[in-house]
Amino acid sequence: MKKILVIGAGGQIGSELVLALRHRFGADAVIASDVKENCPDVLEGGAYAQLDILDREKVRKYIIEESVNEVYLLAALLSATAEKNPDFAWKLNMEGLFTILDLAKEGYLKKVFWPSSIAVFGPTTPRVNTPQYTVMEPSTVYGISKQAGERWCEYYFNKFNVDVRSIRYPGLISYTSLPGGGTTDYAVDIFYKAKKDGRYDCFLSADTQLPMMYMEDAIRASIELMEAPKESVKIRSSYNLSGCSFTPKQIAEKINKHLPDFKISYSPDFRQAIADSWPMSIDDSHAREDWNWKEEFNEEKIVEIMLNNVNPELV
Ligand code: NAD
Ligand code: AKB
Repeated sequence: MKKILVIGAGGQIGSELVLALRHRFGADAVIASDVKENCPDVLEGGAYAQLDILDREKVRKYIIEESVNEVYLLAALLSATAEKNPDFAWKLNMEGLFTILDLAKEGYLKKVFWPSSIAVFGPTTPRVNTPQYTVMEPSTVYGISKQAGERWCEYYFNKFNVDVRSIRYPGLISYTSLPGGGTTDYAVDIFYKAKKDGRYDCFLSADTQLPMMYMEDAIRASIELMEAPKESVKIRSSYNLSGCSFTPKQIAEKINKHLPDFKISYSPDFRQAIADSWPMSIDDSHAREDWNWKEEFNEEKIVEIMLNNVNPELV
């Protein structure tokens, strides 16, 4: 029987992933966990465990005693927050991964999902249609931790046959939970501010193009990859995945079609340098070939859904 533990379930991805997993495999099959003491309201339809991924012994005991056999490991510091606290970001992003990979190596876990990011690429990477295999010299703490994580995932697969699967998510756009400190967060913030104030001061410049994806596509991709036959998962570092790509100016123009009085201004901060080191668009042909990935949401759909659903009271 499947027994899934989602670690870092209270964040932007986890709060939607847990619901999708419960919908697919049943509420009893999915335990949400986070370092947060209380179960977030949205996850109350099933089991919740307060777990700090840095408490290796407690996490090991819990997984073994509860007969958990699949883990989605989401707990991490994202790019902007990581730059402000590099030591802790490295610790959190790496130690948690080893705890889970080791449990899989010892046979307690059948499958592991660990997300990587477009942050694994850097200023020397080709930025347009960035290929799966290319120069990777990340210049952020976050990107370095994700690249190292990818290498370790592949190593554990090759040496110990650990069934670990991973996606290099682009910036994810959703309205259920606020984003947790990334460089792509503007593409969520803009919808809240558009509805609340009719204006938005963007921390990236007008023409900064980045790869993005609607959360429902990202969740579906993650579950599809985890459910794909083992032999079709040919990449054990992490798969490039593409949804759409746009600039702040372009998304503002799309918002203007719904809210003609909306105004955007630009005050780039330290996140501009991070964005400038990342790809503008992604070639995800390996994901398409290996496990039939195809996105469903384009910019127009995303803008419409976000404007209809964000709750401006949250910001
Ligand atoms: P988030 O910041 O919204 O959520 C992370 C969650 O982890 C939070 O609920 C936090 O409380 C929890 N957490 C933090 N420290 C913990 C600890 N010590 N033990 C247990 N839980 C802890 O992040 P997210 O956007 O949901 O991202 C999840 C994963 O996906 C991360 O690995 C991130 O790097 C990756 N990712 C996200 C995006 C994106 O756009 N959201 C893009 C690429 C990759
Ligand atoms: C971030 O901006 O840090 C994340 C990511 C793309 O990994 N959204």
